[in-house]
Amino acid sequence: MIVRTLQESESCGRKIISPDGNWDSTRLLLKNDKMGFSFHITTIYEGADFQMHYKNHLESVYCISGEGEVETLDDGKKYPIKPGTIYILDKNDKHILRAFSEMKMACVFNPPLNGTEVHNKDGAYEVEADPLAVAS
Ligand code: 9YT
Repeated sequence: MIVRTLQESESCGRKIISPDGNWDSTRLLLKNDKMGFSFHITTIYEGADFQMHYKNHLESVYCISGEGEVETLDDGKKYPIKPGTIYILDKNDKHILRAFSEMKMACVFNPPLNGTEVHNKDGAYEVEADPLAVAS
């Protein structure tokens, strides 16, 4: 069994601060834990308004606190976010996230992140080639 706390994870290099100033994220569970997904506690800063497009990952995002909205860019739909809301990017949806107040989110990624990823120019995380996939 693996047991970690948010506090210890924040102080041992698992907390990533986004260079764009929109969020930070403490990655409690990562690829090298071999669970097949990663689990993060993410803070979206008040006033953040930014686009993401996880082309290489599926992500679910559960709101613990704070308020905002997510907009899917293909259809222009806006969904309010408040504590208890989960949004699930099951179609690698291109989206905009807006935080009306600071939001604490629990995020799960499949495939799991390695730990140091920040968004590229398209709002995506790169995915490393899997050496096992190449070998088989
Ligand atoms: C909600 C969202 O995707 N925010 C960006 C950070 C991401 N959750 C991460 O890397 O943990």
